[in-house]
Amino acid sequence: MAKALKEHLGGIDSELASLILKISDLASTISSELTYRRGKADTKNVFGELQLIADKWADQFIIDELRKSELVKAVVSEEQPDLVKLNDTGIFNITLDPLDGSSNIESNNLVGTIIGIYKEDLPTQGKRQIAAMYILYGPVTTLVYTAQNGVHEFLHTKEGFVLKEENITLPEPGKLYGIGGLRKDWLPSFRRYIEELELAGYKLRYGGSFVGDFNQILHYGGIFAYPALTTKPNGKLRLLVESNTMSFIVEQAGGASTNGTCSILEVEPEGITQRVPTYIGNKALIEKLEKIL
Ligand code: AHM
Ligand code: MG
Repeated sequence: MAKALKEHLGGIDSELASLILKISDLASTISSELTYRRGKADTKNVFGELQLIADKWADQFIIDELRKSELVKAVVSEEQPDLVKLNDTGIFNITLDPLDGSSNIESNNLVGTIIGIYKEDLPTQGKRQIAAMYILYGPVTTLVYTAQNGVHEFLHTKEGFVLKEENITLPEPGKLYGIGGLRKDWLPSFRRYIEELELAGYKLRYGGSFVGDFNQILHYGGIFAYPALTTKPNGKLRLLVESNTMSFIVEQAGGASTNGTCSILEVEPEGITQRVPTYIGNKALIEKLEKIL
């Protein structure tokens, strides 16, 4: 019998372990509820994006349950305009994208939940995270976490989450690339860089879900980007709730992240809604890209 998540968490701080376990329980519920929470909500989030019933439900569900857990002080969520205060006595601060890639729901493509865990008050730099995790609702539901103890992946089963792979590192040299935004809007230097990767045999795989697109880079190596665009110099992805969490995980897995000039984890946030050009993947690919940009 594969090791249960609870057992795996035995080696880390017990309150952090309780929080990760609590989030894994919520993910089990979200995974089964996605079948029923369908359709548009007719409201917009602070980024001006139309929300779906599933976005709003998952957001409220996670926030309510974290409040009940009494472990969490405050949450920054993609679906909330301001920091949400939960418990003054809470230990952790959380960044949350409750349902990332939710435009994939209609076509039954991948979606996920992204969570960054901090002790410091938010907003702060991504390198201040103490743990980071995501859940991928795919053909099977998986959970990936790091508590600065390597990157580990778990499979959702009837018995809960059980270990699939421990201490994951990005395969070298990597096989894939997945890039968001219209190619005509990429910066010329970035376009040339991708053309070179194509000539070197890297294959395009892009699904429009950061969690899904990043998860394949974690397993096959390569590069994911939602780059600076001529039309949107900061790209699309949100520094706090999306890019910092994945950057923390990729760096723990031996890879690297950059906003074009430095690690995304070094970026000093100016607010909770800031966007950041996001490039993450194998270290050698990111170093080469930084020189070109
Ligand atoms: P969301 O959290 O509102 O779904 O937005 C983020 C998503 C990411 O998952 C993905 O990388 C990107 O938006 C896809 O954007 P595009 O549709 O422009 O390819
Ligand atoms: Mg998102």
